[in-house]
Amino acid sequence: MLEHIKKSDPEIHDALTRELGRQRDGLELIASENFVSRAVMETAGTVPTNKYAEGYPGRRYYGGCEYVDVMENLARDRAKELFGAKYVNVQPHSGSGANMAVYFSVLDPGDTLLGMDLSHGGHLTHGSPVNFSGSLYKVEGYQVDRETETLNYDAILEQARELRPKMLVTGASAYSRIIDFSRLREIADEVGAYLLADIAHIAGMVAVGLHPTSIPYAHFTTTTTHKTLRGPRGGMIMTQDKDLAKGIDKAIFPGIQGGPLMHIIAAKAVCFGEALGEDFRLYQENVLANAKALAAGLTDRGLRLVSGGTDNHLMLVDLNSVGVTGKEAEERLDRVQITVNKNTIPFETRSPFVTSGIRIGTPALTSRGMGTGEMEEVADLIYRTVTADEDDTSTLDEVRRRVSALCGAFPLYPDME
Ligand code: DSN
Repeated sequence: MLEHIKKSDPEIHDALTRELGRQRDGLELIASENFVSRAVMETAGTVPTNKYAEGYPGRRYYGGCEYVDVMENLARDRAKELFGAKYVNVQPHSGSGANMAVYFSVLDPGDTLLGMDLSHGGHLTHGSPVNFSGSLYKVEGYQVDRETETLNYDAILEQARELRPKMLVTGASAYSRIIDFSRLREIADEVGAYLLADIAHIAGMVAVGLHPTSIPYAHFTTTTTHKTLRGPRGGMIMTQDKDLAKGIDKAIFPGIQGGPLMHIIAAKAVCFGEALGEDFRLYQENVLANAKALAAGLTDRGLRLVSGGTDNHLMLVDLNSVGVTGKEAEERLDRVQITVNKNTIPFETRSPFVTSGIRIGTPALTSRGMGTGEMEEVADLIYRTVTADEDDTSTLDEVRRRVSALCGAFPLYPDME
């Protein structure tokens, strides 16, 4: 499949081949990653990469847009059907860009924004001081409850009453429980704020009704398309309000983007088409069942999970329970080809470069076809690796063998070279 690259650029060909090998031969447990279908991947490498199409279908600033218009219209229509949304913009290059466009459409610099603290599971673009959201706006973060490690909506309401934010942001990159969007809309209404729901992590479950939807409650819903949705890397914005939709369209183009990535928009359309099919619901059910099984397997072995478990595709392991840091665990797991990311846990005492936790998710292994039986094995492999002594090479060798056996039994892109 890569014969042209092989001829013209052997160095990139070599790196691509090795990356395919890494993805095939390891257990991918990064909660925000997934494996796209061959159809999505093929579409992402097609001729619209050559095309400029600034503007929107039927209103472009370039000629020759008749076929890319078909692609963008299909992406928009399928996204609307999938999420029950009235207005959709499929042009954001990323989730960060989608959030930026929402803010630019209704906020002025210096306006007040209340979002979930990054160290409690939020996202950089929800008001982190090191992100544009934290430098352009006056931000405050809400946190999870110290006892339950879950969202405390009464506390968020109290904080919102004090701060009177113009934008309340919900959604998370490391929160394993159901989010009550309807309650958050009540809070937003009480203080006169817009509600933005960033459903990037849970979009696949929201699409099939396995997580409550944000669409009727949030003024704006943003998502990435490459996590549980299993599409190409990119972003998307949805709303039920015509005027807000106009503002979003302007904020994306000409506000913060020029030409849309039409090959990626075509791949988004393919992804949404797949997500509208019967198999996608079953896939999301399996992601959830696998997360429950993996969480039980880790807990049974004595690892503590933040909030005690999971309702979605991910879990946060508090490694204080076994005296290892997140950095050590991530490095050790890398050595046996199990990929996770170190992650802060609520009320973290270590730096973000060290952390006390790791974040684990099941979307990618579920895409390979693994089920709850395999999750029991994965839990054992993780436990044995993070609790092994540094110089215990025999345990790590045994784990490597078992990882290899599991990957061999669930081949990834078997006919790809
Ligand atoms: N960086 C993503 C994640 O890993 O969750 C969020 O955008």
